[in-house]
Amino acid sequence: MKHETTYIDGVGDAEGWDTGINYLSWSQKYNFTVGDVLDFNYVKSQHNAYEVTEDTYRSCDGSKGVVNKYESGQDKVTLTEEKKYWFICNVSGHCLGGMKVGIEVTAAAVANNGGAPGGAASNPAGVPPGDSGVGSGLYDPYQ
Ligand SMILES: [Cu+2]
Repeated sequence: MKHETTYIDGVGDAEGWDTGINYLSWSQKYNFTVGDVLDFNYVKSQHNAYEVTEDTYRSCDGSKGVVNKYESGQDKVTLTEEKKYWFICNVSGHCLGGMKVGIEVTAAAVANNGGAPGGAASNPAGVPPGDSGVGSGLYDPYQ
């Protein structure tokens, strides 16, 4: 019911999508859930962001296994499925140089774990000992 979108400010944070960044350590800082948006920021035409298969992620061979191509330089990619996403830069040599990231997306969090709503849920049938049952049944406060 409650659906929140988390905007990830630039893949790799301040440095954006570029060579020479450890995206593994970046991705491990987050728990990605369905509805999150990855924001690839880079200089258009100097890089790109291809969503690829795991095989292509590992081989860096972007001649096959490309699922989606993002090339605008301001690519917002909504993670719509509960799966592993794999992205590489398909500019020659960049993926092999580490410009690649794997993102594991889990189901959207169920907004229900912080603080059970008081005693109401924990004691649904609970008639508080003593006066409550008696009071509501027999005592008329408006009398
Ligand atoms: Cu690149």
